[in-house]
Amino acid sequence: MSAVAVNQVGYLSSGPKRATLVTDAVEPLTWQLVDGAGEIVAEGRTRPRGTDVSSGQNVHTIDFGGRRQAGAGFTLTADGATSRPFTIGPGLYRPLLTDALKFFYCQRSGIEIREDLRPGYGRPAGHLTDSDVPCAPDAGDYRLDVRGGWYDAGDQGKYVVNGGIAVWQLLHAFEHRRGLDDLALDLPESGNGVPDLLNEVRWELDFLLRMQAPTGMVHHKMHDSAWTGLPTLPHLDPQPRVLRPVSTAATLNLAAVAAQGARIFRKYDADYADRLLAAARTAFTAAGDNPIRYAPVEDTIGGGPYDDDDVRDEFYWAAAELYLTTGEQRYADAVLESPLHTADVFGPYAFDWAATAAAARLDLALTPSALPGRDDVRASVIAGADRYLAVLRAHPYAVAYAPPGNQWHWGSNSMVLNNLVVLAVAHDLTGEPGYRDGVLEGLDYLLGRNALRLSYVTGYGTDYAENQHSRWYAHQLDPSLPHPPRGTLAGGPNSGLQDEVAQARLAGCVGQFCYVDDIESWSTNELTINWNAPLAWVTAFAAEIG
Ligand code: 9MR
Repeated sequence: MSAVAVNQVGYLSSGPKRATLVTDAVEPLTWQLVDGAGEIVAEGRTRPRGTDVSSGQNVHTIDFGGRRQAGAGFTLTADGATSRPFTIGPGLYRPLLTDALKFFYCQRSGIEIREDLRPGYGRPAGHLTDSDVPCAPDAGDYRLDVRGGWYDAGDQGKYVVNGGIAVWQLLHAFEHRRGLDDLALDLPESGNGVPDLLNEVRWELDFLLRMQAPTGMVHHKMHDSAWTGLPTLPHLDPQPRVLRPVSTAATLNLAAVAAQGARIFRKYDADYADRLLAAARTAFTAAGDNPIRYAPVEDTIGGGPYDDDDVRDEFYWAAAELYLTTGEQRYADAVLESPLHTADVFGPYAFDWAATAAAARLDLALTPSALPGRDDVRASVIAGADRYLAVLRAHPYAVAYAPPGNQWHWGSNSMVLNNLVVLAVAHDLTGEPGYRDGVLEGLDYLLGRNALRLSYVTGYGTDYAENQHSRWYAHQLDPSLPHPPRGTLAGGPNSGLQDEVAQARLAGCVGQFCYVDDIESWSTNELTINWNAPLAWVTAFAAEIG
């Protein structure tokens, strides 16, 4: 069966325009672009690409980049197959950017979600008792006020390393992308004189500060004492909550994002910036005194582990943010002495919550500073981007991610996005249009130009993921509950198939096919704060161009 996979949201007038044809044919075929009125407005020949490793399909590329005229309802036809409709025009990404960011308010813990601000999503405040949570016996003998923050994902745990990378990415977008200071997100704080994106991030940063113990070390996570079933609304969660032990990784996450936050919030709230910076310094020192407190892989009762036994990258990242904020020599030394500073941090996968050295490198490349050797820092980012761009260009679905052995990771969609972030930063550094076009074409994959011909963003495209694993957005299990809000990213193909639904339905799957839009497939179809954050970052870039 032939099929044409397109970006179902559309193509920017000024951007690249490619689609992927699945066919048995090995010779070039004719394609036609048909407008909303049924007229053929362009024609051409496909480019055969052979067998695509990521899907096992025989595919061709359709390039209709010559077409710049705007319109809605275009379709592409080739080999008897017709694509889903799509738009060509400017401004396609601003709504998606806004929705990707509005997602975070609905993830908030400890506060009512107002129906007037999120129609269809109002709910009572969840986990108000997080204001007084005991340590587990192996974690200490005190209690902390750890209210607020964002729920991590489909579970209602709150994890510092994942909150940390999500906060970093949103603040990084705020600092380095345009058009975010006045973006309205319809929050309870809107209109308080602070940009809405910072209002949203502060909800999580305040929580991260509360996770710091009196010693300066930071608790790795807090969550239910046992896993709850689906659905469970946050305010109805019957499980007691518990603080798990401190970790070096969590402590360095706080050091990194509190330092970054101090730099960015100073203009709006100097007292808050002072508090953030003090917490960051304390955390960095505490981590230096406790460098090998690793969060173990076995810690999976009632919450995920976020295990990490290599924190050299977190040290590098925290040092970099402290340096960029303070300019102090001791932090510069820590950056320059880090083995990660000269290492290749743009490897065959992508950066994420566990691999954070790229966060340091990207910030050192973009944020003005007097760091010696900054040209080498920038050159390393460009070299990384060149690698991801080559992967994307060689890929018939234009994916900036080709994991070794075609073994796709948990949350692969976020890895695709984080590699696009590297391309976007290379564009910032060089102005080379090839990187910009790579980012735009890379987004096609997430919005329907993939082997499943599915948009992974709820509410975007014709066929989209909408049953992401969630205890609240559990419409699939209880029709009185909502689907996830528009702009929610699904985790995406994961060769690991860790859950039973995936095991039953996807056994033997090839790469891109290792995904199912089922609420119980938590290993392929969850939603998380650290996956929507790169979606926001990359769509902010695309919105600048549109
Ligand atoms: O995103 C995390 C992924 O990188 C890990 O491989 C996986 C197993 O440790 O855990 C994922 O994180 C989950 C977390 O543990 C609990 N909340 C939901 C997260 C996304 O599935």
